[in-house]
Amino acid sequence: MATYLITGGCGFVGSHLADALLARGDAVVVLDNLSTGKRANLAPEVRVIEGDVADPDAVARAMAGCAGVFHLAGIASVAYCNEHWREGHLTNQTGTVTVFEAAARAGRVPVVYTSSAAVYGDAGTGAVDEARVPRPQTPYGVDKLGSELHGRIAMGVHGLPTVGLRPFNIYGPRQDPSSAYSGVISIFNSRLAQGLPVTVFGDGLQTRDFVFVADVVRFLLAAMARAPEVAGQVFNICTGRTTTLLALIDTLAALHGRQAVVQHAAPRVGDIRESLGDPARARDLLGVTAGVTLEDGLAALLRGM
Ligand code: UD2
Repeated sequence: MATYLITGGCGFVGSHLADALLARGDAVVVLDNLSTGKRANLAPEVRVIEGDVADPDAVARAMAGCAGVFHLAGIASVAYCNEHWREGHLTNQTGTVTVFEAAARAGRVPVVYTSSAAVYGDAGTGAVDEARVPRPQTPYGVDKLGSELHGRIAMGVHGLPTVGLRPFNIYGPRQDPSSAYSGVISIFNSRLAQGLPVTVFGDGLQTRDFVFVADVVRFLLAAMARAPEVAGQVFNICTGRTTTLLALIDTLAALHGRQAVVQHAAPRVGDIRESLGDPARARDLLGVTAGVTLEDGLAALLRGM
């Protein structure tokens, strides 16, 4: 049994990871500023420290005695970070460097952290692999790429093993639908459940590689298990399958047994047109793939599992 720190552990992905760690017999400490996460997402045995990931004292305190750190805290919305440039930078990049520095000082505790597929920017048609030159087109993507660059030099300068993960679009139970900045599946699912119209920004033909949260947890655990061998590297978290927003709406509406009412609004600034990941590198080096199909994942979402 080991103890792991999850930053942002009260949130959507972090709380699923906490469940998986507890289920295999590990202990979990969470650092979360509760800006979007909720204590109620976690089992009672998880120790929660309320604090900010850009606060070095809070991070050092939370890390004491931990065998590894999953750094998931961040502002997940690209659109919010467009509108709150400095706030996004402080959390998404300074916060990551704060975690890296604390981990180095705490005895080179391995860190698995979430970067993002947003580092690629608009990569055009076809699946992007990790060798693609990153061209982020929003502050969010730039801060994630900056975090990766720090992660890559961490071993050489500080002897700190880090592994970066680039999730594509994550969905699943506990993704909060309540804000305009929430993940699109959580918003559409909640609106369809209430019989309300959905708003599509742009023509709805933009594509996304939607990956179910239980698969994401498998990638996180695999990255931690192999951190010594793959230190300094980055991996896509994706399915290798792509879906348009309009097709997504059709699938979701069928699961709800309803006809969707679709309204269109102007596209978002910096919105990526096509997003599809190549899962080969994670499969080959981490031994993990995302096996849950969109239909199965959406059905599980509706069941609340
Ligand atoms: C997602 C992640 C982001 C990053 C990125 C990687 C979320 C919230 N954001 O950004 O953290 O990892 O992927 O590329 O998971 N849309 C609508 N109507 C709505 C809401 C959204 O049409 O009510 C569109 C939106 O304009 C975009 C797509 O749906 O084309 C997905 O939007 P999103 O906010 O779920 O995620 P994205 O791809 O901007």
